[in-house]
Amino acid sequence: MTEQLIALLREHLGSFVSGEQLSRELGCSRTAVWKQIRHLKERGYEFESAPRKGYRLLKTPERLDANAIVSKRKAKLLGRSVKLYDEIDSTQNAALELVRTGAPEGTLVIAEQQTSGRGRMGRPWHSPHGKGIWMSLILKPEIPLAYTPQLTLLVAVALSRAIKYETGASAGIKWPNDLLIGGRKVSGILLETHAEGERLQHLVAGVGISVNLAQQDFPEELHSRATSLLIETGKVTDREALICAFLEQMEELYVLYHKEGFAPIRTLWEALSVTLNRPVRVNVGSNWTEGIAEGIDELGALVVRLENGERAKLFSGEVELR
Ligand code: BT5
Repeated sequence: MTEQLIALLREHLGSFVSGEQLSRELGCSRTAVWKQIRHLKERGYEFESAPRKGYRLLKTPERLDANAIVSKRKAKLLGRSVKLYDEIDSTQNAALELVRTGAPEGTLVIAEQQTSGRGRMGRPWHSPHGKGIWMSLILKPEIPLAYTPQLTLLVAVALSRAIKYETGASAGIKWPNDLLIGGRKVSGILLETHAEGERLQHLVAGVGISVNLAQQDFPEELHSRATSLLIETGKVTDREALICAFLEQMEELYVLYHKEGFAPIRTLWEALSVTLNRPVRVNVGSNWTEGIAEGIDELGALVVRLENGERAKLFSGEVELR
């Protein structure tokens, strides 16, 4: 019914349509119409309402268009097929299902909204409608499973570069999977893999970018920890252009990685890192210890010199900047 209501209001764009007419044409009560209007407002639609005249649609939110992304992108392999959902539990689930049924490398799943977007270790990822980029990219690199952390770093570099290119904002990489602006998180990466033995079969790279969220679009508990490109730059970013820039950067680095291995990616990562040479608190096993983040090893693990002088290698886990 929401889609029908949008279609009806669009037909009368700029002029009022009465609640009575809407309820008649949609075959529902006026209360149901009012509830739908409220739902649309939450999704970024703007209306003028006036007693006896009804509703007038003023503004529709920017919507992503899968075909436009496929044709606008300069990347050849990545994003050659794009599946767009208006609302889904998680783009990771959709991509994992697609890859199980044979979807090729480069397939991209995007959603305007996720109802159960996830981060690592079951943490929720806040994904409101129409404001962010919530996407999952299918990759099938022929590498050993142990090299997977390298790809998290590669995705982080591609993201940081795409954000810079598209918005001018500098997003630093906090090992392993966060992009921060001014110490707050603007983007997160989640890699989910499937391996047979020691060989990686496929990988789904989930990327969340808080693009056009205003402060009030975040739940209270995220206000001190999360930010968006809108909050940081004061400008609305074209989400399609940012997705295309990400695919382009990602493809460039992916090709480089296949040709020359991890070394050049590591150098690029180091230049964008906000973790290196910093005092950190790290979660080793089940204990938190303090140390200095010294570098990245050849597998993508973070090397930390602990207070007792020992070196610890972290392949995943939590790092806090002190
Ligand atoms: C991540 O986990 O950073 C990985 C996030 C991956 C999300 C994408 S969206 C598309 C794809 N489909 C999915 O279902 N997931 C992927 P982690 O390091 O565990 O960080 C989670 C933490 O980030 C939360 O506990 C919050 O503190 C913070 N956070 C949640 N939503 C956020 C948002 N929209 N913007 C910034 N920070 C957020």
